[in-house]
Amino acid sequence: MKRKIIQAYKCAREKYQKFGINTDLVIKKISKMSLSIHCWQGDDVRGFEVHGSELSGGIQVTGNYPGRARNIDELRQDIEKALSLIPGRHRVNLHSIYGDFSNKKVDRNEIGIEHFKSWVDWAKDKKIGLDFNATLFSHPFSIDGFTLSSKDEKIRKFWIEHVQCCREIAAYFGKALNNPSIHNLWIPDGMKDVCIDRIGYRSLLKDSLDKIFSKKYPEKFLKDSLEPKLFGIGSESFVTGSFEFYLSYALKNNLMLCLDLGHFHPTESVADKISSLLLFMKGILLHISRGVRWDSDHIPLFDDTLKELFSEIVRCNGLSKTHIGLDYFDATLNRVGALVLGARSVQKAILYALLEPVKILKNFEEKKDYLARLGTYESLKTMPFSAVWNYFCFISDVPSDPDWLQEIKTYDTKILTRRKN
Ligand code: RNT
Ligand code: ZN
Repeated sequence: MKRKIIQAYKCAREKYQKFGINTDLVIKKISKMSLSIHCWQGDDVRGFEVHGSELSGGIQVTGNYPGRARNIDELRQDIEKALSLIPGRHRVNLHSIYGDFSNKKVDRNEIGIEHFKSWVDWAKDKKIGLDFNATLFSHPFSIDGFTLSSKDEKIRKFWIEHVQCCREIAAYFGKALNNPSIHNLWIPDGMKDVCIDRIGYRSLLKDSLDKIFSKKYPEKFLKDSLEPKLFGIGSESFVTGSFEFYLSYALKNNLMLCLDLGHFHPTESVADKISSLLLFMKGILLHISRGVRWDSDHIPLFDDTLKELFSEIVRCNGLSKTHIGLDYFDATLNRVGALVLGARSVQKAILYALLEPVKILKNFEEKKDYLARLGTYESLKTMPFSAVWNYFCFISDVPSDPDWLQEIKTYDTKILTRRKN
């Protein structure tokens, strides 16, 4: 097996060399890139609050596959298993509802670094970075559809305080782990039907953000990003935090924008946004998801959307300014396998992009030889990409496709099916 993988890789290396691509360097590069693996695929976005509420905010998890993580230890165990099957070293992305609350009721505006110390200890032990998200859904104060843009001052203040706590926690992650933590903010605010006072809600959101971001943290500890959305279930007609709103706010305040692949019109190309954003912003966060007809949060696959997205990033030389997070939740299948499958699909798209002979293609374009540009672009699809991918898995000490499935199956039988949810 080992000999076959190496042999196939050597052939592939030669073929890519003809296009001026050094596959050894490409593998070195991708080995150093980390994804931010989202913890919430492990338990269907439930979290560990003592008085946890039903999932709300217009996002939905469907399915009831057995074995979801029921507590912090199980979730960590599952994440560790997933990490062992994904090549490279990665980060973990937490939501505020995943704190270590030791069976005490702690409301969202009361959370602090003490509730996340055990995550930091765990991350230190695993030598990984942590990212963070405020949770402005699944709570009685988000039931009427508004949080940071609520016209009820008590509710708005509560959520401002929550996000303030969360940035503090993220900065603590960054400092304790000596690795900047990204705090991403998504809010569910919006309306099902015709909204008259759009500017009223948006000016409230602007005011809330001004209050939140008035506190500055060193960049080496904390990086902030804002996540827009086109619509959600129950917010079909109006979303306060729209693309234009957050783009403007982020540019004016030197923050990052988060592009979730499910948050745009289905025919809109997220790949096309990259070059514009990179010219003006200091960084981008990606939420890799796969929308099927709507923001359905399916597991990402190595499909054209992902290929185009990462090819654009590589063509723009934008990898160093791009942070890659996963964001999907599927409860119809093994959740640990879902993490592995999604992460590996993203890595394939990155690898595919790094293997593109950008210089050659650009040259054809500049000479207006459009047939050569298109023909070469097309011929790349039948290059021995899989040999490079398998070799990358091999030297990273993780199984290649589809061998990791067997490991998940064993984990399912030995660990997950024993959990009675
Ligand atoms: C919702 C956003 C948001 C959430 C997570 C749980 O549409 O994509 O990022 O999915 O924060
Ligand atoms: Zn998202």
